[in-house]
Amino acid sequence: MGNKSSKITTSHWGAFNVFVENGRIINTEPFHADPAPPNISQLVPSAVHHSKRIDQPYVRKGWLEKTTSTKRGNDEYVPLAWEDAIDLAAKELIRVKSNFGNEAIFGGSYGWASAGRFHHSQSQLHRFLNSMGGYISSYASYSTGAAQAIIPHVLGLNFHKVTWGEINSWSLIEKHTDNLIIFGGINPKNSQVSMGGSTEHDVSSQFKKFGYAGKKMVSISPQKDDSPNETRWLPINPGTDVALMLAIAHVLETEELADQLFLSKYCSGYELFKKYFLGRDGHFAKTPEWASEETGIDASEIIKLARNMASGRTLISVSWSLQRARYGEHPFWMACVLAAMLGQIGLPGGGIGFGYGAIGNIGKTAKRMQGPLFEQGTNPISDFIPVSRIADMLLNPGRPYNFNGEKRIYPDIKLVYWCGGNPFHHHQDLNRLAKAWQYPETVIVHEPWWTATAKRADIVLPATTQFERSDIGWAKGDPYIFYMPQMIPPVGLAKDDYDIFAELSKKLNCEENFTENQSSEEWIQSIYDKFYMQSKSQGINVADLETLKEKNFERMTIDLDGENYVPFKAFRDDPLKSPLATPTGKIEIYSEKIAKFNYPEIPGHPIFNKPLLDQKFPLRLLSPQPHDKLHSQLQAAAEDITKHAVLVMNPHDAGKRGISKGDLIKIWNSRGSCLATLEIKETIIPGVISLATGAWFSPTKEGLDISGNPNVLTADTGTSDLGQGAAAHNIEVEVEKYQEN
Ligand SMILES: Nc1nc2c(c(=O)[nH]1)N[C@H]1C(S)=C(S)[C@@H](COP(=O)(O)OP(=O)(O)OC[C@H]3O[C@@H](n4cnc5c(=O)[nH]c(N)nc54)[C@H](O)[C@@H]3O)O[C@H]1N2
Ligand SMILES: Nc1nc2c(c(=O)[nH]1)N[C@H]1C(S)=C(S)[C@@H](COP(=O)(O)OP(=O)(O)OC[C@H]3O[C@@H](n4cnc5c(=O)[nH]c(N)nc54)[C@H](O)[C@@H]3O)O[C@H]1N2
Ligand SMILES: [Mo]
Repeated sequence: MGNKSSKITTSHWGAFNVFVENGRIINTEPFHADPAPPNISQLVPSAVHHSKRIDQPYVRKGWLEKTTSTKRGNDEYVPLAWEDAIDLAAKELIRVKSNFGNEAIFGGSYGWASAGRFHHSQSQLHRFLNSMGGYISSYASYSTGAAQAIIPHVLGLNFHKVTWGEINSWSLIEKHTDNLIIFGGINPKNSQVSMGGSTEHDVSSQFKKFGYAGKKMVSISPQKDDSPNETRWLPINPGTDVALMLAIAHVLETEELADQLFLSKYCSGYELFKKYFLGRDGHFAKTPEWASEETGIDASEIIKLARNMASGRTLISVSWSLQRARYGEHPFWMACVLAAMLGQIGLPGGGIGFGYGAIGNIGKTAKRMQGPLFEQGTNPISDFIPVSRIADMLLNPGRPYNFNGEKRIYPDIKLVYWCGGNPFHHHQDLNRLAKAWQYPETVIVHEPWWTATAKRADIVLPATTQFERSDIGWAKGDPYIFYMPQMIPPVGLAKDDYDIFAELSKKLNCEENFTENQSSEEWIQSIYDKFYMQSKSQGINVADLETLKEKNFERMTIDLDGENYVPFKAFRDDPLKSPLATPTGKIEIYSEKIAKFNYPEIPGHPIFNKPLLDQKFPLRLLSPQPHDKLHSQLQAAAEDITKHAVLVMNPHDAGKRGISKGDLIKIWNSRGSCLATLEIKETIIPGVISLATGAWFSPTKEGLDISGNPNVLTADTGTSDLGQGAAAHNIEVEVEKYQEN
């Protein structure tokens, strides 16, 4: 680390150049090979050296003094020396373990943390907790909770296998697809991000090619800018996609456009399901006229769309956002049914695809190799919660709940350990979480910054950022491998998560298990060596670590054998020889298994459940991902630029309320309220507003969140008893101009 230097690193939003002078990051510049470099990196210099970095370990005063007069979120912090902090945390872990057992420790610790294969916060924490006897874990993700539950029932495959494996590549789409029907958008804004990084951001350029090729592309979404301009926008009311899909099914069936041969050979339960949408089960028919009322789309448009979909090769793309809402299982199930009715599953460029654009590397064709991995060990405790049931769990120890056909019991948690996530940013109904958060006896958090979560911990341990340590960068589907060199010394007294856990493990007598007597450098060498050998055995030539360190990064020469891979082809070619792993071996349009769960909101086939919203609040709130950030990361710097989040609203709704661009707006409902700055756009439909995630929850004494975090408004309901996923989108709210007193 000389006086002045520049090196390349990678991140969840891709690679960039980092310029350092006298031990400080002074600037960042785009990576030369990235055609659309995200602006997110611009926040790095200010955020890394920000006064909101946690400068040393702290303990919450009320916790130390064992009083209940102060609460988490409303207390002072006492600075500690590292030695004392480690001692305190270790003693507390030992106390909880011996009094209540490891099943009283919650280590789910959801969150994206930073890129880097060794200093991966989740793996670090999980390995540490495993080495001390285990923990209650969390299952699935906030991203795709409902999808991960429903898709295996319908397609017999793990959802990640569908997303990363059984999916048409961009180049297959370019070659074969005539109609790209997009539900919820394919947004280059979201494709900036990928777990571990997407290095060449090229979703926009794919759409340019599709546009030149004259593909018919329809983007069905409440917001026009959810898809590139080459698409035709078909505005829809949020939460009503299933109504549209059912009406399309109605047209396909009644106009004899459905592929009956495919439906009988490859699917089970179509005849039963048909009765539902044709209205032969005692209910009404799901006609285009009916769907028009729900969706806001003209019946004639729906008929035209259905006919289009039945002509030529059609790919249905569904964004993850559709299932991040109440009853989110249904649009994913119903989209599979529609694709089955078109009969093109298993043909190149046809069928169904989930999550294009949501994550930059989806649809890319780099060989699916195993990346460098820091092993987490095994957890002797099998109990878990669906990830977004955290507040439910804390509020209801011992209470039964349903999940995907199981009757489960919430564990009784005494200690919560979080490392690499920000639940007071990401969880729905933050005021409810704030109540639930008072229940455990102890909360330990590792964080670089004073986030809303760090401010609600009992023991706060300052963690380094990725710039303060070395690592290996690699991401699924990406052809690059990076050596991420340490750029600057740790800021303040921050330590690497690994070093914190190594110290704790000494006190807990599990040091050997956790560290295997290796330093960080030795771990990086050994996990890289394993990756190197594995890649070699697959015929992929990668540099050895010494060479990679010198080169900083390498674009691996990996064959693009994913490019022409046709999803579900083996099943289509011979459904008896290659059946799906569903009970019938076929695509389950009707699932007897799900029917037997007896969940009213999700019977044996997809249905339209009208969103149950409090009509007192006339606007519908969407809370998508921010275009200029990764979740709540680097928010210390973002807050300095814009104190409040930005609320997007149609001119019609703004006019009705007499509010204008730039006004400070209060958004509220029965669960909470927050502030945001108004932006007015024609690209969002009337009646719907959009407030991106990412703000650091900062409630006033009266409970008004001044940061503009949409999760003070969202509902903590779970998608359904099947998936129990996060249900963030489509929430009832009202707004008004904020009058400061
Ligand atoms: N309303 C609404 N809410 C949502 C969503 C939505 O669509 N709408 N989306 C949901 C989804 S899909 C997601 S994925 C979540 C995202 O939610 P999170 O993953 O919790 O969000 P991040 O801001 O990425 O949190 C990561 C935290 O790790 C910290 N960190 C970074 N590097 C390190 C490190 O090396 N060590 C440690 N100890 N900490 C580190 C960062 O400072 C940050 O505070 O939000 C969910 N919440
Ligand atoms: N820049 C940036 N990119 C990111 C992230 C980030 O923080 N920043 N986070 C990443 C993560 S963790 C994830 S999980 C993905 C999420 O990827 P997605 O789940 O696809 O993204 P969202 O941003 O939640 O929503 C996309 C759009 O869906 C539309 N939508 C909402 N509800 C409905 C509906 O009922 N029907 C229809 N048709 N459309 C609807 C909204 O207009 C919204 O803008 O994004 C990833 N990409
Ligand atoms: Mo996510």
